[in-house]
Amino acid sequence: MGEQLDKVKVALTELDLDAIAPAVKEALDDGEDPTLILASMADGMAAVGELFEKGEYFLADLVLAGEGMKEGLEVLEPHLEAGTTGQKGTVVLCTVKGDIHDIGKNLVATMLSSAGYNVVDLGTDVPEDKVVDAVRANQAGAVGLSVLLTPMVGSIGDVVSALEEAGLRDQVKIAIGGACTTQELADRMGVDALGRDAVEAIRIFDGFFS
Ligand code: B12
Repeated sequence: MGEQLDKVKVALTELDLDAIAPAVKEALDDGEDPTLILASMADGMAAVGELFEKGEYFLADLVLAGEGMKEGLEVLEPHLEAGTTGQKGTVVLCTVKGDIHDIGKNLVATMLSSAGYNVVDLGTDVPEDKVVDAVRANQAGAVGLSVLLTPMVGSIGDVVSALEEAGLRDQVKIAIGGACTTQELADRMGVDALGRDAVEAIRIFDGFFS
């Protein structure tokens, strides 16, 4: 990882809020690829998640990290969205019913928009009928589902069944991602792909639309 990219990741991981926006700006000035800067922010957030799990960070720290993400994205987003937005296809994205985690989903949304997709972001805790409605209304070619809570993995199956019942399953590819997802789960739920991070998400959706 380049020195500037590392600075972005470290500023977020160490919750150094004053340093995040300047680090992003420096990386941009240095000519770093905005997509890689975003990936460094995702790495920083992932590290914050791990520190929380180890008991070294607390809820208040997660809130700070969320603020840091926002500040970094404010600097980065104008550079990400320059170009071909919406040309590659339409993706309906959400966090599944029963789950309110949205940091990872938002990163995936930003990454896909910057890669040229029209992203219809339905937010969090989204019931399957809303996904069906959005796919139909937007003639989407793909659906991305974020799920972090193990007790909510059944919501993925609910979306798959609802799309089948609506006669739309053949028209859309479905990808899942989030901390509790595995390839075994993806196979069991009958979805088309599993993405480990926002960079992989682009590769997956590019494959869906190629
Ligand atoms: C931040 C956080 C919160 C925040 C959420 C803030 C927000 N606005 O999102 C708050 C504090 C609100 C929260 C609440 C809860 N949380 Co929480 N939370 C986390 C934590 C620490 C980090 C998640 C995160 O943002 N990671 C950083 C992002 C960048 O990573 P990510 O989400 O994995 O996303 C990346 C990839 O997965 C992928 N990806 C994600 N989605 C998608 C979708 C597609 C289509 C693709 C291709 C890729 C993809 O790309 C993303 C970017 O690289 C995790 C721990 C962890 N390791 O995940 C626990 C964790 C997920 N939470 C957990 C729990 C239990 C809860 C609560 C139930 C706690 C409670 N008792 O109230 C509630 C949930 C309430 C609800 N109904 O949803 C558990 C879940 C356990 C489980 N397996 O079921 C975890 C694992 C912590 C733990 N070990 O106990 N949480």
